[in-house]
Amino acid sequence: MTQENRSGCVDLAGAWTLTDTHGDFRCDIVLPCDGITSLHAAGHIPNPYWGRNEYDLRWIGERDWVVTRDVTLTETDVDLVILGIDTVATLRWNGQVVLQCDNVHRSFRVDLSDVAKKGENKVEITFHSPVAEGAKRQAAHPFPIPYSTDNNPIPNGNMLRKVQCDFGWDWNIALAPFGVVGGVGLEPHAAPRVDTVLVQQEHESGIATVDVTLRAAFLDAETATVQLCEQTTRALVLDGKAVARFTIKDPELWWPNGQGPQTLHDLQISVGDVATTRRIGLRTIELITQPDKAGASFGFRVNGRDVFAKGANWIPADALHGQITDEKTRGLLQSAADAHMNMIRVWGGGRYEPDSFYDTCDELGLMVWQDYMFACSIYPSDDAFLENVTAEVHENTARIQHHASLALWCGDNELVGSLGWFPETREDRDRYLVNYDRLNRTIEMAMKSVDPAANWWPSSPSLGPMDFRDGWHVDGQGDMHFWSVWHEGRDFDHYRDVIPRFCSEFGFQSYPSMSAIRKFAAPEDFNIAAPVLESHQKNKGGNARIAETMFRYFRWPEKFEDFVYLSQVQQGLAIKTAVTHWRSLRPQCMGTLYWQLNDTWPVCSWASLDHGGNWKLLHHMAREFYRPVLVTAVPVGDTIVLRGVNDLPDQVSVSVRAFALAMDGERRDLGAQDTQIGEGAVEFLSVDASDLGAQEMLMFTWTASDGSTGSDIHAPHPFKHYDLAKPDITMDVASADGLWHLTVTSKAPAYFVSVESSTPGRFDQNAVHVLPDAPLHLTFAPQGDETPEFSLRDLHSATMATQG
Ligand code: BMA
Repeated sequence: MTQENRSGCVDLAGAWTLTDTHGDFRCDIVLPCDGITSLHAAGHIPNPYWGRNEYDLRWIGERDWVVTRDVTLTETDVDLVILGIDTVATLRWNGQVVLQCDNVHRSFRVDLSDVAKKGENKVEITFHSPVAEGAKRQAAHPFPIPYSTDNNPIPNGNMLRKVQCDFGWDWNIALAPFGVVGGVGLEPHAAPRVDTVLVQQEHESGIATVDVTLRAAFLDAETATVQLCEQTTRALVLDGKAVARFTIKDPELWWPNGQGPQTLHDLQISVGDVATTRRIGLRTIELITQPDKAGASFGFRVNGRDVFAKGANWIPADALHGQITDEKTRGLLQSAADAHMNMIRVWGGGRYEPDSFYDTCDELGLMVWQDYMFACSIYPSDDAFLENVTAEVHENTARIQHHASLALWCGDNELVGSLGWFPETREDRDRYLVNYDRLNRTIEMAMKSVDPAANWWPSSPSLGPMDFRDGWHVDGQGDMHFWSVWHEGRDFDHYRDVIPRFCSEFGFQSYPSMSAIRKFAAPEDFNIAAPVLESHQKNKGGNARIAETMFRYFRWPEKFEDFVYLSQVQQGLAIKTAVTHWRSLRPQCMGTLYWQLNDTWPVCSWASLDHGGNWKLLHHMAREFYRPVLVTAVPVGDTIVLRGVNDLPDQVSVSVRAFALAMDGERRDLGAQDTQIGEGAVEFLSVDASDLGAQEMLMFTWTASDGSTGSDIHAPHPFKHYDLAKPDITMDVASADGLWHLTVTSKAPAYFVSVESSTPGRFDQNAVHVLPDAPLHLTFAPQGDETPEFSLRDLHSATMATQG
């Protein structure tokens, strides 16, 4: 299970039997797994993600389910250890109740010595319907605890410590699954073990002081040996606790992606016969919130260096836990790092991720903003609920805190805002604010009791401790969730009307790629208003918002595939507008985490990666707009200003040239400038908007002293304004060294040229502008052996082709 050198352990992962209490179903379930995945694998139910099957499967969450197996024992003095159980469950050993639990975010250890017997034993876990349990607890609560009806078609999920998006979300299927979601096994009772290892570090004048505190059970008066960086320290375990200190001169530091190496060190602990290891990084991460003229700063300082946080929000890797593998999760995180991200926010409506997730973040240099698991609803604050939460916070804080990547603990997602969302809370804000603060304070105190030095932020968004104002529209301090462009239907330019100190959420939806759509819809449903397509859009009015935005910026695409493509282009443009502008405001803004990195199933959403990990066009565009050295165009009044930013540790010198680009590809020089860029954004030249003809766009290119080069195009008018010339694109395809090499040439400027493959794999770039004198060279790394067919789209082919 979690520790090495354990003798007498029995792993209970593997085949169990799954039945429902109505007696209608019986099949195998290979734990750890969720029941819905197992029912589908056994052929009892259709694929939940296909078509509108979701609605025919909601009954699953309304039933009680049971998993059983027999266990043959030679020893009876044993503990049952379960690392995750979803969620309200009763566990019986040989018919006797040994555990009743109701928190998926905790692990449980049960002494079985009174009930276990030598030979055959029967173990049985009953999963009580979360729908029924939620309703029961809501009815029993002395006053209403409202939940987000917009997000949750299955009610009362907020009454349970279950993954909140299991009850549906504005991007998730609503199935309220059940199951065992962590390891399960037996360990000898009272066997010595190390329970927690806490790491604190301080750095001063090139010396790192690392304090290691371990808590052990059944190991008193033993000597603990702790090794780090070739140093060995011994400490006595007293009252179950031992403390070891290391002083490391000139430590090899851990850095976020793009800032330096991700050096990690093994912290090896042995006490008696017990050994355990944690991999740590030597670094400091400070949250800097200092009052200033605009309000107060919000940013991360790593090893003394201010680092602009570039990243996205993480939701669970799949709606069904049994579909998640470490390998798939790693692929998603790798894609984040490949797009120059250095921070991931683990959003509060999902789960505390497994150790392997944080290991991967350590390795890839992805700092983790970790929410506690509360989102968008009101929660109870009675003693039993808070006791459960306290145990959850203790356990997860202690499990995760040593990771190099862990940057921040945040109390919740949008609970302050939710105080204004419900009639009950609006009518009696006093009651619900106190109710909220009891929960929030409990989380804070529980966290600090484990890790007093950790960075804490009360909520996201938040304007700061004890400030309960609107973090969606106030931009001078705190972290901001800026949703006006999507949820309020404002135009993309509105991103430029705010100066967030740190924008931890903002997003724009698109359709998933055709390869993902084919996972849930047949060709006869390829229509944006088809019920199957609408059922894979969970945000009320989402499809209309996509269509209305397209109408605002583009000529109308006639074919479904072109609509899907264009929805991804406009999603990319929206997020690019926000990120490039906010990066250009550094240091007033010190972070952008767009909503959202990944999808839990194939669905229309704000994600930049399709379910399964394929890169949507936004992700390709993110790889560009998150580049360390970037030049961007920002309209300011009647001018267009070119601004440069540099995230590298050292200053760079950058040369920029600007042109007016005509529809036929002709370029007119508009000037050039060389500038040094250090930590703050700088302004290069600015161009009068009137210097551009009605059918000209601004093009700019740059070269930087770090060896990077780039170019981009700024269209001062919506793209629908331009009479794009027919580019007559040709594409040559060749294969060599396991890669496909594509050369795309065009006779006139071709915008957002994108290639799709009929088989899975990854393009090195996509959504690129191609000019007549600069053919585009793309590579495609296939995932399998099948020969791909490539199809190509650009703005002209998608919106103007019928005009010849
Ligand atoms: C944010 C998130 C989620 C939601 C998203 C899109 O505020 O916190 O609740 O999915 O908005 O609406």
